[in-house]
Amino acid sequence: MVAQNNDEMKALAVKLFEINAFKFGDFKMKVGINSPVYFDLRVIVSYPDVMQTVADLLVSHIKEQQLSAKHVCGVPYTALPLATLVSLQQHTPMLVRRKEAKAYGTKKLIEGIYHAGDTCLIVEDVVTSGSSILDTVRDLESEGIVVTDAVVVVDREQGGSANIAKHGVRMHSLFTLSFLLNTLREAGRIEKATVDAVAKYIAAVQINSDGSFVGDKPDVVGVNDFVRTKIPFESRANLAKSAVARRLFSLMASKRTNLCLAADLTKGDEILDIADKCGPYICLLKTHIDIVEDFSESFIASLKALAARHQFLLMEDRKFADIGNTVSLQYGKGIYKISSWADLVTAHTLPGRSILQGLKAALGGEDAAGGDVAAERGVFLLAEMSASGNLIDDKYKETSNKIATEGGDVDFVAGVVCQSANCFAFPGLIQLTPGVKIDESVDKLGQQYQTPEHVVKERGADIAVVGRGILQAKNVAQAAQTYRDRLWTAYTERVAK
Ligand code: S5P
Repeated sequence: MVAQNNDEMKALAVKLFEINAFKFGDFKMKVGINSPVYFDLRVIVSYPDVMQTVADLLVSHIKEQQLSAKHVCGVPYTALPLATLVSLQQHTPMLVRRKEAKAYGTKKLIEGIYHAGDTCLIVEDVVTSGSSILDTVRDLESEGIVVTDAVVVVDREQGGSANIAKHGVRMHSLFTLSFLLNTLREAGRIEKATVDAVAKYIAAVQINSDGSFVGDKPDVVGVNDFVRTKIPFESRANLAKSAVARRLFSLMASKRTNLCLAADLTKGDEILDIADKCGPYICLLKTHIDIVEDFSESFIASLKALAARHQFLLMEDRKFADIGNTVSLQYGKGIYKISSWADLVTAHTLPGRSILQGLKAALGGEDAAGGDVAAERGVFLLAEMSASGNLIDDKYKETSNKIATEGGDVDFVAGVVCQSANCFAFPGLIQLTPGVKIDESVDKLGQQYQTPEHVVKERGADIAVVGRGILQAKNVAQAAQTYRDRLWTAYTERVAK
């Protein structure tokens, strides 16, 4: 990599992270061991400027390394558009490898005009074991085409380079995983703990080209230190895509509380009174604003003042569930103008991704201080419910996780409301778990309660929601303090384990 490209490379590394072309978490991989880092360069087709930069850098890399070949061929499918751009910029004819031979006609595996003895440069996006490159090389070679070099965007440094070298193909990568990690660390985008966890994983998990492990199956103890529930809140703040989630994680860490009070009371004064008494012990106060009988703008002003004084955020548990246009109106308009005061809201994933777009549509523009309103707001998506007999199944949970972690609106998702640790893995999201009471029990209307320790340690709750456990206590402040202490201790024991 030449010096003048170095800044451009670093800027591109950060950009790729921002568009989720790679992320950190706990991801299932083909090889049977979870990985703390995941690449998906398919997303770059949605960002033409990023695509252009990647192609430009690939072309300069090819020139620097003096990789002259008669053809260029992308490994299907992600690298095909990149190979096209390289071909156009260099005026090098392209070859296209089919993944399956056509069932009719020519049955050709390689499309394009070539002759036996021609040389061809491979273009690939991400290399783990190198097996995809070798599949393409094999098909080219069966046509008599000579392959000596492959240019790739990211080398995960897990043995791919050595594996393809054994077949006489040299790998030239734009980025190594180490470079990406160091660049993001330098840019303050990830914690040292993340860099260490990924480095440990890479060192332990080296893969042969047939997908088997080099040596024994790696000892996974330590490799998956990266699981969400083991990382302290202050580190997770740096991984969050949502600005409100970052604020909430930091607030939880500095105020040492993971208690959310469900202020399910019907009079404004009662809510203000309990907010004042419990304020020192909570990170979040959750409302159901439509049960308040004497709602007024001054009530909201007083609630916001208490939130500022005691340092907690406000969540309106509206559980939006309609089409985009309707939720946009419900969020921004009507008597409650929820978007004007609630830092966070809850929403069902039932309508699909459009729920996020609908909510975001209500936010556009700047706040009174000239700040970006959308950046100060976030949503918690419901992936499970505590009500007995609810209709949510595994498929629904899985899709909810996808909505929370993939696509262009992930910066708006602060967390997930759910009941179990396996709902999502991404450590930048916050798990909010209701149904918490010191005495495990049920109410008469289907609510099911678990203890503070159980929800934090066994069910993966980052924040526990407590309503009647505090509201019905004789001394609400003392009850809030007890819940705070037990929840916080359970959390510190969880991360230390
Ligand atoms: O699955 C859920 C989701 C939510 S947000 N189960 C819940 O109980 N909630 C909310 O948490 C519910 O609307 C209520 O505001 C709070 C639990 O209150 P509690 O009095 O039962 O602790």
